[in-house]
Amino acid sequence: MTTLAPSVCPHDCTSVCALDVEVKDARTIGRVRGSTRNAYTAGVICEKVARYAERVHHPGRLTQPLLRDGPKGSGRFKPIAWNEALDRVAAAFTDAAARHGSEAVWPYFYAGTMGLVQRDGIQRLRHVMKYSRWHSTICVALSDSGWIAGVGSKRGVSMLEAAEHSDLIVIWGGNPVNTQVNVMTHAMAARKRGATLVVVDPYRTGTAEKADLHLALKPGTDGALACAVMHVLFAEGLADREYLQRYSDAPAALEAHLATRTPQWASAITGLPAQVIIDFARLYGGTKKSYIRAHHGFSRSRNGAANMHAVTCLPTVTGAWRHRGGGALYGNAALYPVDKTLIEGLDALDTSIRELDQSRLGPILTGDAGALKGGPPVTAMLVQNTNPAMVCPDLNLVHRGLAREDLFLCVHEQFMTETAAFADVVLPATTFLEHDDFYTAAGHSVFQASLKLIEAPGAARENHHVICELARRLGAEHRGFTLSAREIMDETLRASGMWDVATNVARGGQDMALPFEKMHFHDGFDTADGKFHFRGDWQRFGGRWQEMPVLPDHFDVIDNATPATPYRLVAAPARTFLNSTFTETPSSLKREVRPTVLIHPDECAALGVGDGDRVRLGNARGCVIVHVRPAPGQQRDVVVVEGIWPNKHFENGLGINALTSADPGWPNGGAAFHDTAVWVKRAD
Ligand SMILES: Nc1nc2c(c(=O)[nH]1)N[C@H]1C(S)=C(S)[C@@H](COP(=O)(O)OP(=O)(O)OC[C@H]3O[C@@H](n4cnc5c(=O)[nH]c(N)nc54)[C@H](O)[C@@H]3O)O[C@H]1N2
Ligand SMILES: Nc1nc2c(c(=O)[nH]1)N[C@H]1C(S)=C(S)[C@@H](COP(=O)(O)OP(=O)(O)OC[C@H]3O[C@@H](n4cnc5c(=O)[nH]c(N)nc54)[C@H](O)[C@@H]3O)O[C@H]1N2
Ligand code: SF4
Ligand SMILES: [Mo]
Repeated sequence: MTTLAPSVCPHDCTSVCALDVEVKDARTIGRVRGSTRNAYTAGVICEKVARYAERVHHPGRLTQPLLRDGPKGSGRFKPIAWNEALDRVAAAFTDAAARHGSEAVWPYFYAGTMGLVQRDGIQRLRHVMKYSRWHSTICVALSDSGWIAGVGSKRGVSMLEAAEHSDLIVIWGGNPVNTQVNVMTHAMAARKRGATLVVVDPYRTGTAEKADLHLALKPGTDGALACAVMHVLFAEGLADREYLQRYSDAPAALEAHLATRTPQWASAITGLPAQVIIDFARLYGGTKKSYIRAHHGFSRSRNGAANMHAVTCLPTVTGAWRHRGGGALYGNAALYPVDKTLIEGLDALDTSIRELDQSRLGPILTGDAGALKGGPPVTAMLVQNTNPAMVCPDLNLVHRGLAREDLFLCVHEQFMTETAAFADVVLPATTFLEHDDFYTAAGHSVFQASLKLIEAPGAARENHHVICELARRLGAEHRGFTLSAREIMDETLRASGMWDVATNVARGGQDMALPFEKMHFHDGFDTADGKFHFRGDWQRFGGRWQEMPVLPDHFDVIDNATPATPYRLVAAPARTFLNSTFTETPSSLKREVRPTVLIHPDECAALGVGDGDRVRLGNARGCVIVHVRPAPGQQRDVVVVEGIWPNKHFENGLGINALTSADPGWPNGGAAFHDTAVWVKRAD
């Protein structure tokens, strides 16, 4: 008999939707629906998770441990028992540490599941064993530092409030039609009420198509746009000087600095007509109930943190934060008081151990001394919840590194991903429907726990199991290795002063939202002096903070177009893939069709190519072949490829990240996926 059971979407998406799952029997699910118990999800989820049965019951699910039975990367494996597999991994880690020291082992993970226990337990093993530390840079490093530099912490005004009260919503540097459907639900509700919708994005996305105004700027130039908007706000009396005096650090210095950041100045940088910038500034400054939904997309440039910070300055200049429906949101991580000591083994953290940059996997594995911080080579890795052979920048280096015969690689996965194909040992993993975990949400404020609903296929085991079993074999001692996932959840919640798991599930999640005045920073921002900082707090992030502009500006460190590489590439997310996930489900593959480049029609004419033609995109790092689709609504020197397609879908065997760079963004790292100069040529 089919029952309906509550769950939570674990995928790497700020919506963290509350789900209702049809459970058909102990091993089988049917349809997945958005639940109405969470006001943000409000019954709406994306199409790919609605069809989750296609993924969880996919014939490609891994069901048993595998041992490499051919050359590295050949994808040839033979089944082995769990005990033997874990013994081999532990022996390889012990051997690597004996030869080169514990830093030669580098556990490597990301957010394929956002569950705190299953995702972050690997940190406990790392810290206890003194393996190389983790500098997490592939996603939020640039956007986090940019937001925190001014606001002081990662939280903002609720999108639900915006849906009800805002007069103007600006979706800045994101494409929620593809990447977080519920931003769209709530933005469209506001629009229906009469609010104006503005989208700032280099190309005409599905989101931009819904907007009243689309600002199609050049990638990496949002700082210039924000500065010119602020120039107009000050010049035309649209700044709230009383608010600025009370709530910001340096309003006079900012105003003086912006005197030369005119719309004409920004026009030359952004490629937007000066009048469009002026009109947008008047629209934004003309209402106090303006709301900016700041996304990650526009932060994925070398100067992305500076651009994010510049955008966060706007509601402070107009004083929009004061008003219901006014302000901005990027993420809400700071709302959740979760004590992560037990999960991550923070009591065992040793900061003298070197920290390696996640996004610089290619340089690290190919022996770049700077990337290795002068330490030993990395010779053993455990990978959980990520597929770097597709998603990391500079794939030529990544693949060369993963193919090293002296690198021992264990990949714990749900599918035989392109990373798993390089492994020595592959371990089969559970999905969120097959284990317990709990989740914070960036896009809303409800903390949600979710329990196992069905049995795992074959011998698949949860991440927590693998971490505890390796710890036992390696002699790693920590309380966290002795408890079940559910016990860790309850103990963590007790230590954090939050509801226990049973209560959380029964009540459909715990809302951690603060009262209106606090959500709007009426009692001050989360900085040391309680003020919003126009002089960004770059120092707190370390790295190259001294090279950053002190006040918001166009920070010109991007991979600018040159005569040899005259186009700027945006490698944006696809709608029915989620990073590297769902690239295995038939309905997603059917919808996305094939790797495609969007090129302005005039530029197609200049290149002599038309719809469906093959072109080469390339630069010093690599070259890919893709099919053309003419696309008005972007500048002539911008090209866009949506989706992190598996490498096997490309004629040359490497995907779009063969072109992107592993250079760290400012101030202290962050992958610059949308900051790439390329050439484009007709293929033959
Ligand atoms: N379907 C789907 N959903 C996803 C993902 C996915 O791959 N597919 N990925 C998930 C993950 S890991 C994350 S972090 C979130 C990210 O989700 P969001 O935070 O919402 O950001 P994105 O939608 O990735 O932003 C991409 C958009 O940014 C634009 N952009 C790129 N460079 C610039 C720039 O310099 N300036 C401006 N103004 N815009 C720019 C691109 O053109 C593109 O339209 O989405 C998650 N959800
Ligand atoms: N060109 C380009 N490249 C990008 C981006 C872009 O916009 N453009 N976006 C970047 C961003 S923002 C991100 S976050 C990265 C993300 O890239 P990835 O980290 O690869 O992202 P996911 O697809 O979320 O998850 C990867 C894997 O986690 C596995 N997984 C899920 N749950 C579990 C589990 O419980 N246990 C185990 N062991 N495995 C599990 C899934 O099967 C999947 O293969 O990609 C980055 N790469
Ligand atoms: S929108 Fe995001 S959180 Fe919601 S179901 Fe889809 S992937 Fe999951
Ligand atoms: Mo991400």
